[in-house]
Amino acid sequence: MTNSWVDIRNANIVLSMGGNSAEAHPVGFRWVMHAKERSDAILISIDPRYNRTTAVADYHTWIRTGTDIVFLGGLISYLIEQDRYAHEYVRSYTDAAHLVKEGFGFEDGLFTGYDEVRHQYDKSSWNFDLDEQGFVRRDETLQHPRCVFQLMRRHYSRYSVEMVEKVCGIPQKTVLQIWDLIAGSAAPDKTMTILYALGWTQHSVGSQIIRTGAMVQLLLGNMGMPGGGVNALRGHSNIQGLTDIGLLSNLLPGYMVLPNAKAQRYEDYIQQRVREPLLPNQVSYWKYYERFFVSMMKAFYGDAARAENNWCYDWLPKLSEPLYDVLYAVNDMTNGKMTGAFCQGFNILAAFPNKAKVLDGLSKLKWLVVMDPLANETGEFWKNHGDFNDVDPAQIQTEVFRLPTTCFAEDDGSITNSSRWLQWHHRAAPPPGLAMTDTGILAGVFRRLQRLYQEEGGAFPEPILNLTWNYSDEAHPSAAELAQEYNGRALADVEDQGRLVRRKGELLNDFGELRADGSTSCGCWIYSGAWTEQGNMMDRRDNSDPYDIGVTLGWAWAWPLNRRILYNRASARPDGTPWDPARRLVWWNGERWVGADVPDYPVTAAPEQGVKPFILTESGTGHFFSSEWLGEGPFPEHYEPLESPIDNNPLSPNNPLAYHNPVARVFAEDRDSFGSNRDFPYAATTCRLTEHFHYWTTHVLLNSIVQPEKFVEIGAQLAEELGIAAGDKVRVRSKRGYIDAVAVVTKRLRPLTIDGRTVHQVGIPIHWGFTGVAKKAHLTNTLTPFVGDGNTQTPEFKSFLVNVEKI
Ligand SMILES: Nc1nc2c(c(=O)[nH]1)N[C@H]1C(S)=C(S)[C@@H](COP(=O)(O)OP(=O)(O)OC[C@H]3O[C@@H](n4cnc5c(=O)[nH]c(N)nc54)[C@H](O)[C@@H]3O)O[C@H]1N2
Ligand SMILES: Nc1nc2c(c(=O)[nH]1)N[C@H]1C(S)=C(S)[C@@H](COP(=O)(O)OP(=O)(O)OC[C@H]3O[C@@H](n4cnc5c(=O)[nH]c(N)nc54)[C@H](O)[C@@H]3O)O[C@H]1N2
Ligand SMILES: [Mo]
Repeated sequence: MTNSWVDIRNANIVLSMGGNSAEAHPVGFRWVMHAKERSDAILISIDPRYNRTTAVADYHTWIRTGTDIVFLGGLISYLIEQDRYAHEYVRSYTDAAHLVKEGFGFEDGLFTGYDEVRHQYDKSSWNFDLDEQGFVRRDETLQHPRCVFQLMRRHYSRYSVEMVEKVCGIPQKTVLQIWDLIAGSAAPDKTMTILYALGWTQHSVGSQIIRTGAMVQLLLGNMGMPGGGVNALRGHSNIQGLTDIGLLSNLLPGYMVLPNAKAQRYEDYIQQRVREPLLPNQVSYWKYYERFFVSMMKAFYGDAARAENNWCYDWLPKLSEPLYDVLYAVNDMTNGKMTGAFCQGFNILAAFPNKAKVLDGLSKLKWLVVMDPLANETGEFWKNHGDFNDVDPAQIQTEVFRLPTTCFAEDDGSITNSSRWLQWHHRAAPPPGLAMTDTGILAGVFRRLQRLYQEEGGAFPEPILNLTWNYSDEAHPSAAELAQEYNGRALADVEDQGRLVRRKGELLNDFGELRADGSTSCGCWIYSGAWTEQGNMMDRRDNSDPYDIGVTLGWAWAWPLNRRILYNRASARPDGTPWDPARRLVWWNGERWVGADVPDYPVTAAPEQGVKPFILTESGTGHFFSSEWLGEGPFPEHYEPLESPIDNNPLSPNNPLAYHNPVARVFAEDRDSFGSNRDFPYAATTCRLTEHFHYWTTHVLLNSIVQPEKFVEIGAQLAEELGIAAGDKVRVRSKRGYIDAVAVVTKRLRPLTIDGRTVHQVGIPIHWGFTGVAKKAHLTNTLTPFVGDGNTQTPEFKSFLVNVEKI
């Protein structure tokens, strides 16, 4: 989230699109209800299904799955053409005035630089036009044909209201009514928040859908504002912590990135990452990358990391294709390229797409370790569960080890929520039976590995032998010690312009104290400040809110620097006064930036200095034009899901290369695993229920009583066509397999008219499997396709094709 759960109460409009927070985030959803109660906020729900959030919404529309870019792209065009965007904000705080280099173009669904063979772009033409000093050229009038504003305007002129109706299936009148409402939040004293989750992420174009949402918010001047922002409602209680601490296969802690094969030398890596300002007087905060990186290497390797050996840079793996995300890993398993695997808190058989493929992969491993408090489907993949898991154990040679772990309530630690708050929790009960904490198990594995390297040597032992392990109980590092390690410490006295800021041995106060000379260590720079010399900041429980704006700086601790709303300098005008006096967050008092929140800005930079508010980007501006980060192009473009109910992409109907996302993750092995809309005519999507948490609450009797059995949602009209009555058993089939379930026949799903044809959608809850106490069922992911977003590799769980029959 750029903002926070509590901050939702400040919104005038809540756009719930690509998420169903009343169902999947019922506790956080109270803030939406507060917004409605406090200020008559309008809730808009846009979803393929009329869902529990829709039930309390003021406006609602059905949308075809996987088409949100068309709706949002059309909105961008509407805001520009109707002149209903936040002029001063856009001109001063965004890249709208930046000029793009000559040579950049877009034609027939593709940007310049596409390589058909490698399914990748050469991005060199997607760049800004720089002057002799290396600064970006701008046209403050926004008239230059190559300025971002005009390029964006031209790009989205194709996204007319007629096109939105044709692709998304939303009547033009409804589209215009919702756009008109949303445009109201361009006023300085009105804000809209966007709440999204998997209905946006789990598509082959997921990252680009989210970017389109961010562009809308920039145009409306809603970024940095209380009640604004782009807010990802995260899933598992600590999944925000997982990405923060760098547990994705291409990341290092604090969103630093693992080196790539082109950066074999330390100097090249640092040069790639350090960003110098693209406009005069700008901050470009990543210019401090080396401080974060060196301090992390000191946390990893202690005294072994020295300037002479480039802080052990050579010990880090260098990423090359293929990458090592989970899609690749499973694909490698099926090709017999993997010997063993650890599934820690990951029920991969149930949670990953194309169950048959995952099953094949697991069956080819020599060994599998499952670290889990429950006996889940993954640990039992080799057992025959009748039609629900029809395997012959005699044919499977994989040796499976189950290591029972504790649950969160049986250990201390911090949990980072969607608001970026790190909240400390205390152990409530001792571990049952033989269960051990995850840290204890991993420490045991590490120490045994290290001993083997010590005794037997082996290839490349240094990174294992030199890893720092200074915990008071080496067999079980405590949560407190680990937290202090990610917060960071001074390894020598730290000075700033001759003034002592931190004494050797002390915990750091924040990442401003980090140094690139080896005198500080810090496991995760954005978490620096969580546990300081003042104590455990995450354990604070003062909920006072002095400005009555939902900002409680004494409650827990938020990264970065305890800041609650990112980019909050943008909540004030260029002259430093708040856009909306009733929604004051930070402001210039004549000497410094002050206010309810921790300013996201150099606190003594006077407004006249012209430092722009998005201090992490090189030009200090929010970006409409993304020159390098995403694989598909600098402006989001609509592509059809890999399995689409229509035969071409209505935005570029004559170019087969632009039918689907041209850089989606598709493996050659899976080419034959996708179905066509002739055999599988219905668009399916998957979803959650409040009463179950994935596959684990089917181990709990009460949950299994309130939602006892697998079902699918079928629209009343489709049910009538197929002769299906409520409660009938149906079989839902995709190219990859079938599941059986009870039919819930409902008016909450409606047929849509898409490009002249009728498209029915089917909703399939993800819950239920073949372990636990609930009624056994086929896994939903028997049906889903093995294809991922081109940037994040997130599988396309939310748009695929099925057929339905009564059994
Ligand atoms: N009770 C409960 N709560 C949970 C979970 C749980 O299992 N049970 N899981 C947690 C986890 S890990 C996560 S990630 C979150 C997920 O939270 P959500 O993403 O909110 O949950 P979903 O039900 O998967 O999907 C949300 C909605 O997206 C819609 N949708 C599908 N495709 C599209 C599309 O193309 N466009 C639009 N606009 N909408 C679409 C679906 O119809 C659905 O209503 O929930 C968390 N909370
Ligand atoms: N079709 C479809 N598939 C989906 C989705 C969808 O919307 N549609 N959503 C996707 C999403 S967003 C997610 S997050 C995944 C969820 O997929 P998973 O994360 O694999 O599913 P869970 O069942 O939440 O958790 C996995 C295991 O963690 C165990 N566990 C709980 N606490 C602990 C602990 O403290 N330590 C350890 N070691 N284990 C623990 C649980 O017992 C459980 O067996 O599913 C994905 N799959
Ligand atoms: Mo999730």
